[in-house]
Amino acid sequence: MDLADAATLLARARRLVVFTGAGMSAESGIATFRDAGTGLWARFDPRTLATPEAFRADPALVWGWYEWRRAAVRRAEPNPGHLAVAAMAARVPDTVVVTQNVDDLHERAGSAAPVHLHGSLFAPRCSACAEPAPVPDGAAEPGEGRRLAPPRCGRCAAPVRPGVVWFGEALPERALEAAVEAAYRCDMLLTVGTSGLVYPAAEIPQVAARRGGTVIQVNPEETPLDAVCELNLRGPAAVVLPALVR
Ligand code: BJW
Ligand code: ZN
Repeated sequence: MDLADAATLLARARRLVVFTGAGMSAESGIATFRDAGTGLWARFDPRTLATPEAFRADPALVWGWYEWRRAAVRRAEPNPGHLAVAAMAARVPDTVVVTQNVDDLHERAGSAAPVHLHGSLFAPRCSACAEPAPVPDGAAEPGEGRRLAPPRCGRCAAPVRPGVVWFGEALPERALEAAVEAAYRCDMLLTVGTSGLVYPAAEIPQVAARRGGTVIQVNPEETPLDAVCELNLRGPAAVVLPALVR
């Protein structure tokens, strides 16, 4: 019944935000971070891979890990959930997709310009002068856990780093501003496949709720965001989202 109610509410939305996390891409075969057993943080220590200190200590370990993940994303395809999000934007012209994901599956499903709060696997840059660097062609695809020396910056020769946001780093200012602004003025926000544990991103649905927007969650599990949600649709994104735009 919740599903029918959610579809009705969505059909009335005028200013929509779709806020996504790793669960959005789970059915494309991309691992989440915190799911028990299968999540990346169950298998890898974020302190040695997803902090600026980790990159300084062992750039090849970090670069190799991100190149391994980028190769997996390249092989993956958008799932029916990503396609449903693009279909929502076709129905509600004022739709902003805000994603914490570093993959490009929203873009490949037809969402024009998702706001990437945590950067992208496809935007490497210099670790010293921030000059954008070419995306590697993928010829040197490292295996899981294998080191790969990062390329050097064409301007200053410092190591190139992944264009993602690590723990302790500020989010890209313009992306965060765009996300907060969209949440502030939306009348509906769909939060999809995020544990809602990582800040400041987890504020986005809370901003929408505080401003009187209707917040609907799509997630097989309970999350701390349940409290601000009008409806909690407990199921996988690739099943629930297409049902909302049928
Ligand atoms: C399905 C599904 C299916 C499964 N369908 N659903 C306040 C309190 C405490 C700590 C902090 C705080 N404020 C800041 C902090 C510190 C920190 C933080 O939040 N820590 C917490 C973890 C405690 N935050 C930061 O450090 C941030 N920076 C910052 O605050 O800077 C301050 C500053 C200001 C000015 C100058 C300098 C500094 C940065 C955070 C960056 C996060 N980076 C990562 C890695 C990105 C690169 C990479 O990909 O490696 O981002 S961590 C990781 O978590 C990644 C994700 O985007 C992010 C969120 O994860 P997400 O997407 O929610 O995934 P999961 O796995 O957690 O959840 C998946 C969900 O899907 C689950 O709920 C499943 O049930 C569900 N699911 N299958 C639908 N089929
Ligand atoms: Zn440089």
